[in-house]
Order: sequence, then C-alpha cells, then structure tokens
Amino acid sequence: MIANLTRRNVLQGAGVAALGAVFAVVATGCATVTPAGEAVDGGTDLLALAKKQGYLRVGIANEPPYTQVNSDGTVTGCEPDVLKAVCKRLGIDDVQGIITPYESMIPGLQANRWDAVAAGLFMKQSRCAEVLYSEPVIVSTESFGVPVGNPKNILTVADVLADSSLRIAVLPGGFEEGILNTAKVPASQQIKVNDGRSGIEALAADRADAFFLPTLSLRALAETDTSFEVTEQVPDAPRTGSGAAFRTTDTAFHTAYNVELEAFKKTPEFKEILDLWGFDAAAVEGATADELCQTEG
Ligand code: 6CS
Repeated sequence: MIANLTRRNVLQGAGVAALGAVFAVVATGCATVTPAGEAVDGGTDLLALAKKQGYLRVGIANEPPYTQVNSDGTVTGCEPDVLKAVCKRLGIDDVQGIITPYESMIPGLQANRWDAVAAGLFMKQSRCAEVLYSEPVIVSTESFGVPVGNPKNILTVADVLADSSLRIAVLPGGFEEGILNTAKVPASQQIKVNDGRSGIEALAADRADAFFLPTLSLRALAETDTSFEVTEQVPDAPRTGSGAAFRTTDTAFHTAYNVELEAFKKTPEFKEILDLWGFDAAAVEGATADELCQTEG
C-alpha cells in the first residue's frame, strides 16, 4: 500500500536555503520529523529510529518511471516502490517522500534532511565516495530528446563534441552533465534546465538542440508530448544503475537493508514492480554496486 501523504511547503530555515533547493515535502499525517542522528536507545541507530517513528524519510525527484508524485500526493515510481517493500520487510511501515533536485540529494542526506535517497541517483565514482549505495535495483540507459526528425542528427556524445555549436540541455548536478564534463564538452554547450518538463520546453523554444536524460524518462515525457522524439540508447554513454543511498555513518542500516533487498529480489513482487515501471529485471541480475561505482564521473 502506497503511503498516504499530505502536501506541505517547507521553505524553513537557513538549512534549506543553504541547499539551494526548493523542497515540496510530501509527508504522512504525522507532523513531527525527528532529525536523524538523534540518540535512540543509546546510539545513532537509523533502523531503530525509523521503526520507532514509523517511517523513513527519503529524498526523491519527480521523474517517472524512476520516481513519481501523484496528484493526490502519493509517492511512487520504481525506486520508491522497491524501497517501501524492503522497508516493510525491515519493520518500517511508512516512507516520507521529500522532492528535491538531483544536485541536492546527497547534500540533503548528509545534512539529515532525509535518511535515504531512492530516485534513480545513478552510481558513479564521485557519488559512491560520498554515500553507501545498496546493491542495484535498476539498470538503465541514456538517450537524447531531439526535435522531430532529429535535424542535427545528434546520436552520440562524440557528435556533441564534434560540433561546438550544438547546445545540450542537462539537469544541474545530474549524471548526464557528468558524462559531458567527463567527455570535455565545454560548459558553453550545456544548457541547465530544472527538470524533464523544462528540458522539453528548451527544445521547443530552440534554446537547446538536444536534451540528455535517461531513455525511459524521455519516453515517459513523450507519452504526453509529440513535439520531440527520443533517440536510441546513446552508445558512448555508460550503462547506468542505481539503488537506495544512505549516509556513510548508517552502516548497520545499509547492511540490514542489503540483506532484505537481496531476499526481496528473489520474489515475484520485485519483478512485478520493475515490469510495472518498464524496467528490465533481468538486466539488473548480476549487476553490483562495486561494478557500477567504477563508472567515471
Ligand atoms: O542520477 C542522475 O543524476 C540522473 N538520474 C535520473 C533518473 N535522471 C536524471 C539524473 O540526471
């Protein structure tokens, strides 16, 4: 059962401003949020804390099929659905979703604004150095959103490098921005957009020639917008994979979570969730956090 949530705006205090993010907290009925790290039974024990308060706070985006916030405030999408199922196995009944941009997910986790990230925050070296990732839940690919007919024939990162007049829309702090930076695509060719919708608007307004985003996210946007098309998988972009991310101090929670996740992955329910959101369960078989954390960037 997806957690019942009510919506509340929380532009509270310097902390939020410092993160430079606008949060829409989607919270359960209960009002108080106990800051993580508060002593519980003589120590910082996230599992005990989450069980005691009855929920885990999770940083999310709103980028279907990875994450989705419904009009009634319910949080779903592939990553939150798997997180909720594993939390239930850990005895945590509820999950509170907090919407935030990708660039703020790890800073917010470290600032105790949430206790986990489950948003398709793809594993790569720099991120794996800052958080503890669970084993992967999904493996996916990247694509370009382009005007219909792909007039500039943008199919690869090499195409972008080969023509300095090309303007590529990316999310600030996102994995795709990282791919362009690793490939030495100058910042002058990168157009920063807030989210999927504003990326498509940049294409339509001819402020960008392509929008670099995960294939499935672009396809989800294309379901309600025919002004652009989605290229095949970008062949010179790395394979992407993600799971839940935790603070490096929450080692006990991370270990317990991985044990239940591995057990859950063997159940038909795991495959049902991935199928529901269009992810290939077979593709994640055999993939490991160690391997995906080798991804440059
Ligand atoms: O991990 C990231 O930064 C990327 N992940 C998703 C699911 N969408 C875009 C974002 O850049």
